[in-house]
Amino acid sequence: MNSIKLLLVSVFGPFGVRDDYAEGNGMQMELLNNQITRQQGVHSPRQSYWSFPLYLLAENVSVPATVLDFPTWEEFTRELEKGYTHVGITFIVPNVLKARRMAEHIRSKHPEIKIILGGFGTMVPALETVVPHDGVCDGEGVEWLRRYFGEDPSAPIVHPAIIGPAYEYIYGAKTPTKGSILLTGVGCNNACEFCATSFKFGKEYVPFMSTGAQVFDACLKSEKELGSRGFTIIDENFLKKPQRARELLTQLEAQEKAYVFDIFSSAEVITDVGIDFLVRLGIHMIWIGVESRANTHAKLRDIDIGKLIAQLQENGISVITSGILFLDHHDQATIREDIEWIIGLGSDMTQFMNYTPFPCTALYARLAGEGRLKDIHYRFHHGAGELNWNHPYIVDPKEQANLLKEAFRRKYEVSGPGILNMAITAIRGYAKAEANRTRREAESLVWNPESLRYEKSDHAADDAFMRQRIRRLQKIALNLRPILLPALLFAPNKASRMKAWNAMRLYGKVLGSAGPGVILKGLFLVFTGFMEQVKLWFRRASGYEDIVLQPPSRRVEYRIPRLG
Ligand code: B12
Ligand code: SF4
Repeated sequence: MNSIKLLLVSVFGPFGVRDDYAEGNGMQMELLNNQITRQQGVHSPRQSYWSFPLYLLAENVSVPATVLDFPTWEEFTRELEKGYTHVGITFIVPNVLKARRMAEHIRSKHPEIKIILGGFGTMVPALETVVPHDGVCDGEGVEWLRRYFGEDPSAPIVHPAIIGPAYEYIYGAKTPTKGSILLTGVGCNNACEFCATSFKFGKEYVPFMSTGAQVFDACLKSEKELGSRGFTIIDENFLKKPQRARELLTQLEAQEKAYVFDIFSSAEVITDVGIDFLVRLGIHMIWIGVESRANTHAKLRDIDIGKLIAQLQENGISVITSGILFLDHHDQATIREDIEWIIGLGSDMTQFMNYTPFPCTALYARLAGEGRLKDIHYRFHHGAGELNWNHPYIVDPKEQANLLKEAFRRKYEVSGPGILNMAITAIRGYAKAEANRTRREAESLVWNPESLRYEKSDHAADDAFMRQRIRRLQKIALNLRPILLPALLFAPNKASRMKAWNAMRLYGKVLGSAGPGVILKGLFLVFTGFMEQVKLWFRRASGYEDIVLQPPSRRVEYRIPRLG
């Protein structure tokens, strides 16, 4: 096995540009602008995420490996000239034609190279007839790849230090990307009918880190290597293992590290652990699937979701809700009622997504059984355009695409820019945390890690960890303060302008008047935001919805022997 040389690669760019291989709208390589703050124009933060599984896989096999992330076609084909024995391609269903072009090129120009496929794209039925390959990993990849190369599949998993976004712009201004990614596990055992991530991993949760100490060590590694103190945890339901989260808090307190975390969570788990715990742990943003008012999924039963969201925000935790459009019961009226209901929950931001049956989910099987799957190519299965199944009431593909766009527009008009909402949540959370801490100290309430509550104690002491955490909350609010000026000046309507104005007053009340630094930064963002706005006007005048940005490509070598 000594001569093995592995290339791990994502599909080639450009992304979000309609061509022979993939779609444009809905396929941009950006989370916010593509799926969350769509339609928010200059207010939409722009950031693109690296292809995380590649780094995790490369770090956890012993063979020499190279990661090539977001290559252009030319970069990919040039890289193949460097003498690889194996190429592993990660792809998702709507990128299947890109994977096919890459695999066919390898077969014709480098027939000696073995092709391995992995990622959500492997759900494509009869994959062998679509993308030529020699090996396919249908589920968890670290164990699979280790077995493939004859290594110990149960060796401990080494977590890579992965910087989060490949780039980040706010109001057109480039900002440093310091946040890191934590991959704590894949899959989920809730098995909601439509959920690709649950079915892909056999309706099971597969942890990469079982203890809080492991999560903490991964944070520490990222802080040392990348300077990160904020982490996005890619895990469908991080809190579903409450013991791991409790241990993480114990570590943070013991090591005096006030890291902050963005997580995905189902509502029932949030109510189980309680908001005081989340604030103490440093949860900065939570993504909650609310799906629809007529929700039948177990995860939302008996929970007043609007109240829960408001409580989280009051305590400085920004909330992204995700809603599903085109459920079976939706007609032209009820779909709009649902959109209004989701917007009415008042989250900072919302992701709207079409109900999309991906092969291997229970939804796909049901609709196939009912003869309702449409024969449209997988490249269109991205959840942001025409439905890939026959909806009982809303059948016009144009109307389907427009309803989704309209939902984002409504969210923007009603709630204002997401970034403004985050700034408001941040300052409210800071003020409340500080007031709560002062009150608790006066009332001799101390944190009980067993009950996850603050309780009366005879030996009340200064809560040094919470003081440190509150300084961090203050810093987050301070960092966001300069966006208030462009949020005010570019506001889409009167309600948004008032919201931005009131936010400025709140910041003034809590932190004092804005100093020259904040004003200068705000003016700079107004300038860069205006330049961005002009570009957007031109772009829209040419018939496009938005400016599409491309992530840079990146090449990282692992264990490649060096000469000399
Ligand atoms: C981060 C992310 C993104 C990033 C992109 C990152 C990138 N560089 O591609 C952003 C936000 C830009 C994005 C965009 C989109 N995404 Co996305 N995204 C995710 C997310 C949240 C996490 C993926 C991840 O890194 N997971 C962690 C890693 C460790 O897990 P993993 O990818 O499954 O990898 C494991 C195995 O699959 C396997 N494996 C993976 N690759 C390989 C390769 C080899 C060789 C081997 C052996 C094994 C292997 O090993 C890994 C370890 O076990 C997932 C949802 C989720 N929770 O997984 C959706 C998800 C992958 N996205 C999805 C979709 C549909 C999209 C979009 C079309 C928008 C949309 N409608 O959601 C766009 C498309 C953009 C484009 N042009 O490609 C779907 C894919 C569905 C499908 N069946 O194909 C998912 C599953 C969300 C969902 N539930 O619907 N996305
Ligand atoms: S709770 Fe979320 S991640 Fe789990 S199965 Fe349901 S939709 Fe998927």
